[in-house]
Amino acid sequence: MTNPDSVSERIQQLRDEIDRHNHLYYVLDDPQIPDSEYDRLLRELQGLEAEHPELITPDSPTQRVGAEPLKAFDQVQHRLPMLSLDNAFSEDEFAAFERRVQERLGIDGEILFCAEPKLDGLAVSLRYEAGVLVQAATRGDGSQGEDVTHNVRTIPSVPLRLLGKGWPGILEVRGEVFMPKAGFLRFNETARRLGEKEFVNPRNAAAGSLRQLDPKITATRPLDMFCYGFGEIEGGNLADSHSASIVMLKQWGLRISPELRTLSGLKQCAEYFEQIAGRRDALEYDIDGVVYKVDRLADQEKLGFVARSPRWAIARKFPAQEELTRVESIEFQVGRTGAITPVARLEPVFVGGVTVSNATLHNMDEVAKKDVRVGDTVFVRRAGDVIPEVVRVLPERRETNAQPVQLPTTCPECGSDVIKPEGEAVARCSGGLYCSAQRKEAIKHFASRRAMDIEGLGDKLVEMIVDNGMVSDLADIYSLSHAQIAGLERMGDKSAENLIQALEKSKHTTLARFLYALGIREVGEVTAAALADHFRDLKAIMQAQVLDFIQVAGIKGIGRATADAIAEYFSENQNVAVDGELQEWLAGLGIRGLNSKIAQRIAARYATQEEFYQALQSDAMCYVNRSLIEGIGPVMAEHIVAFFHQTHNLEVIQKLLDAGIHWDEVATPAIETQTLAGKSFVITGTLSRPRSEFKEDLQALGAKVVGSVSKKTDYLLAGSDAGSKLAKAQQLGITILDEEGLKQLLVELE
Ligand code: 5U1
Repeated sequence: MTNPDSVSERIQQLRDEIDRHNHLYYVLDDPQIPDSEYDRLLRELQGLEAEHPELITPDSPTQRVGAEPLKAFDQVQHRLPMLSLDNAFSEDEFAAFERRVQERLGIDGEILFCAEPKLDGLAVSLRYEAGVLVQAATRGDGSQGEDVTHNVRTIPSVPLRLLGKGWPGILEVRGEVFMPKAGFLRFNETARRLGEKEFVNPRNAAAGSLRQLDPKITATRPLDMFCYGFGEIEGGNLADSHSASIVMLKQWGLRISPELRTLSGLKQCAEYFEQIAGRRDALEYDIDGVVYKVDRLADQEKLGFVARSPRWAIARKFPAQEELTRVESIEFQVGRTGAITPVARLEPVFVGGVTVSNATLHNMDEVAKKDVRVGDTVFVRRAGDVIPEVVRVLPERRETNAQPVQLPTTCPECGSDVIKPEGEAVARCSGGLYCSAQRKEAIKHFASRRAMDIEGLGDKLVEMIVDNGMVSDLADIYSLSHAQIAGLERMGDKSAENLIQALEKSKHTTLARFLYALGIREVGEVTAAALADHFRDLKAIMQAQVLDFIQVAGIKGIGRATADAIAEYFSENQNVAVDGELQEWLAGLGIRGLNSKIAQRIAARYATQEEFYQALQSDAMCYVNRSLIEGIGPVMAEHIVAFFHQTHNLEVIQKLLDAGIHWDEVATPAIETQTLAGKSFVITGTLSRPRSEFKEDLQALGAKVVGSVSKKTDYLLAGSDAGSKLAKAQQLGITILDEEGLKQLLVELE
């Protein structure tokens, strides 16, 4: 392609094509070509631009990351101020806002609002001139912000050129840059691994990422942007309503909130608020309320603004999720497996709609990292239904004599020694079921719905029977008499009778449930089911050794690359005779990865030259450490084996079996009778019931439910707000089902 016209035509074609696929992928969540195809287009464009640098333009998709880091941020004067929002903290305050709007507009009836969640990110203004992104600025003080163009250009969902037609010659768009929760967790995980600074929350992560002088760093951060408003508009018009204008932004390639709705009157606004609040935790990004805007632009103009806030918009905020309070004491709780968890007792504080007086400190490493001490003023966070946690300390408010917290040397419940193995974060009570705290937790777990499902044996009752010395191990619950139970506080004949019946009913269970109920460390429901499926028999599991779970072979330190290098050397130098000691000889051959330590291990394993050559032929040197049962790695295998080696556990199991616990033989999966046998499912998004319930149902029909989408996935069950998994499934052409689709599939397969 030497003709300059055809080169520039091809470059333009490629840019259009790449922009279109970027938009499909990042804005519409609807990728239509595989990554490999996208990469091919990008590489072709990069190649042509490298040959013809004179044809490179700043809006080319190859130019997202600028070359040089900045020295400092320039200031940007906003042509129209970037407004902030007034807040309403209750339905009454929102109603008062609506009344004010009605009065000012002289309207009696309901007002039409455009509503969407309020993202907890960073407000940014984008300026497009002739459809090309020329500037991006932070809000700053509303009049003047910082020029972050170089960083915003790296956000894949922000178009460098607008798509379609009809955009005003000058279009300023306002919106929120944010870091999705999953990206934030991934980022922090990597930072932790590398010993680098972690961010406290996704908002700080987004702000910190945008304030990088080097756009190459920002480009590695998973940022996104939803657009929700306008600044200067010239040389063109928007629609008559806010909602329709925002939809135009979507047509021009900008990302808008998928939750955007128009609502009429207080009732619909309140319902929307409740609906979003209920889904808050399931959304892929942090939000802190709902924004309502009068939808008619002519009405917005009439209402105008006061100070820096428009009279036509309000943010109804969720109750605060982070508050300041004081640590009154730090205590240690003992869990089911003896894990000792430090807990901060707090001066009660209202956070996220509830009063919080305890917050977990997770473990001693966490206490040391956050340096939490008694008397400290701390930020407490409550996110959804998660246990409240101490986020950080305000060191400037620390009392001078505050002492660091020490791990107790003995269990606060039973006085047994506390053990904290080197390198492990968790300290444990060594008392086992002698420790009443562990006994209580073990029984609560055993009785829980997903384990033995003993209806009526709730936490309070378990505490009473343990505190009254009525059970010394799990199995004793099956020996409780009617009189013993009826004699307990707030228990009568009827409830005792019900509990006895529930205990009786629970005796017929499944091997998987029984294994889960035993509370073996690290063995959750899925592992218990995998164990039952693999071994089919309790005795076999009890007698299993680590090598029944894990295949270990070869020589530690010899990975695939070294094994291949050794094999390659000997295939090129066939049957060379060993010269001198095997170890020294091997180490001296100069094979990549084969150092003297590895050579020593090889020599220790193979006594003769012949054995060594045989191992080479069979590729037996390459180290393998493979799970034979899905999800069970070496650590878990050791926990399982150790559990069944403890005499006490064996005695309890025998007592439970003697009490009559039984299950039907684990059948060989009757593939042909199970509707979904052999089918692999991934579940994503918000469904009408918890995902775990769908998972159970699908598994009961023989399906395998896995966590991530791959070529092997047969179906993706997708609820609302499905994100990257949906995108990937679409990309791979996997069948996507909603709940209705799943029902139909089951009818068809029946
Ligand atoms: N979702 C949304 N967030 N937010 C923030 N809309 C919205 N509108 C805002 C702000 C500051 O201001 C409008 C006045 C454009």
